[in-house]
Amino acid sequence: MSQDDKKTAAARAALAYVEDGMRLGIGTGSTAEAFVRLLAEKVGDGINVTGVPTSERTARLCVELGVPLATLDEMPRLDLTVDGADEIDPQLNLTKGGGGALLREKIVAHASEMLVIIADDSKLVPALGAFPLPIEVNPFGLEATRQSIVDAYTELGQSGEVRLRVRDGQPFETDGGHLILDASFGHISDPKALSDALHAIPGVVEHGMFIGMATLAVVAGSDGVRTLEA
Ligand code: ABF
Repeated sequence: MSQDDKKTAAARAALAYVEDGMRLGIGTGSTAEAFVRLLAEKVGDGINVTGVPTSERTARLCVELGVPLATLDEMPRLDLTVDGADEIDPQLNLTKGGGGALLREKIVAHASEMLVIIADDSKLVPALGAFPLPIEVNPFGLEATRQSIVDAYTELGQSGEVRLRVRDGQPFETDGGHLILDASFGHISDPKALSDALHAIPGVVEHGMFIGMATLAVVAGSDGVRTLEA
């Protein structure tokens, strides 16, 4: 089974949580896009749902495929968000933001009663940190913020590096007009302590650790789809 097949299998299994009339948060990334394509088929079959997209990219796909959308201001409370992840630990803490949409993803997830994560089994990890942690930052004072992030890790006993995300030779800009710093410090021994330290830095808008937010994860491997609960 290819990785794409696994992503589609996880996305298909997550459709079981979608009920008529639901207000849905709709994630970003290739697994979330597989979900949007399957959701669009259900919309075509007559299910009535309204989605809030977590990125402009997802919004464009939803419009193209005819999935009805609203803004989070129009629909500030959501029943369910379905989104992907870069890492999932055994407690269902997540690393997200490889696709650059972590801030909107976190705002939408926080507004949702349930967060269902869809992924192939390559995303399961014993502990977060092998994937560089995406940190969304304000462009003002970028270098000062970068150094404060290094200091925060150092105080937690970790060494590594923080790199500005670049795409096509230019700093990658998020939908919110911010930048992304990717922090490579290996295994995160205390996600909560790191989260608190990063939130204390004024230039940090948000980081990509989603701690205690996922309701469940639907994970596809060669042997089928498993549902993991925190
Ligand atoms: C979003 O897309 C993320 O938060 C994560 O960074 C990424 C996962 O992408 P994919 O599904 O393409 O692996 O869900």
